Amino acid sequence: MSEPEPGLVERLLRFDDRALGRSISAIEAGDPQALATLRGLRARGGSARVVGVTGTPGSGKSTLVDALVAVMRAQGARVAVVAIDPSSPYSGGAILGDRIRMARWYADPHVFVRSMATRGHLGGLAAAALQVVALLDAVGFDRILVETVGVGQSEVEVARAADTTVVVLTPGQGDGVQAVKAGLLEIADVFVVNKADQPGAERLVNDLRGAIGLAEAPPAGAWIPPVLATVASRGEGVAVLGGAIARHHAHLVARGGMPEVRRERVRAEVRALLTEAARRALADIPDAALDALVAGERDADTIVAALLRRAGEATA
Ligand SMILES: Nc1nc2c(ncn2[C@@H]2O[C@H](COP(=O)(O)OP(=O)(O)O)[C@@H](O)[C@H]2O)c(=O)[nH]1
Ligand SMILES: [Mg+2]
Repeated sequence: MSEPEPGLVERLLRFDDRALGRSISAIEAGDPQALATLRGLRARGGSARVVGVTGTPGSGKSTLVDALVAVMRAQGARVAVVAIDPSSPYSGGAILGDRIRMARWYADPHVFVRSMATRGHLGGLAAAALQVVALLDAVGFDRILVETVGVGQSEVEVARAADTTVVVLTPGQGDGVQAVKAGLLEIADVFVVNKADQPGAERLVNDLRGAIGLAEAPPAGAWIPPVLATVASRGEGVAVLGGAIARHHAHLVARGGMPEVRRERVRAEVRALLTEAARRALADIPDAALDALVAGERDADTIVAALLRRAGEATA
């Protein structure tokens, strides 16, 4: 087994930007030494609250995340942001105004922002993102905000794996319909109708509340997702959103305690890795194995076992 690099853990625990950045890149690349560092730190984690923010491109997720950072910093929380979005301001893909807005956090040692590539993760995007979240939790961030575009299976998976999932919609055409199609209604713990300064916002809020009310009667004590209106670009409604996120977290803790919240998160991490390993095994069934099966020389289940073993070795 690989050993963590000397001195690195101490730097990570001081929120050293470069140490964090390098470790995250290495985790993304599946580097064994970085995974060893994560393993060594893992037991320290468990106090972060992880909030996923998802929605269509341009719905205002980055603006909202930035405003949430301000709200959470005002409460003294140490905040990390992971943006899985190729056009995110953190990766330099955004317009100048966005980058200037984010720049105000560079001087704050208790805010860390990082973008992640959507492609090129051997074990899959969702698993890599959840391992990055585990690292940020372990080094001591109190809040971890994960921005993902709410399209694409792994992006939705990442959002779902957060403790609290915020789904951002806008009064623009067909946004509600798109959200239903992408399965976003099922994963939302909190709905945000952003750009509430634009026409149609009130109607979308009412439609969503109606849709939630139409769902099967929830079991007693179940969480019913609130529908909030925000104008992220002016910070309006963002403190209320922060309150809703805190209430949802309290609900989770009341239901199962923090260990259970955390177990659900690592369950998602393991499930993401397992799904990716199985997907690789499926994509790579050798003709020779099929020929052997047809010829009666091998069983289908021993072939499956061998394929899974091989996919597992590639992941390990
Ligand atoms: N009118 C209006 N514009 C907003 C609001 N929130 C964000 N925007 C703008 O919408 C655009 C996209 O925002 P961005 O946060 O990058 O969206 P993302 O792609 O979902 O991350 C930017 O020009 C923002 O300034 C809002 O509440 N009202
Ligand atoms: Mg964005």
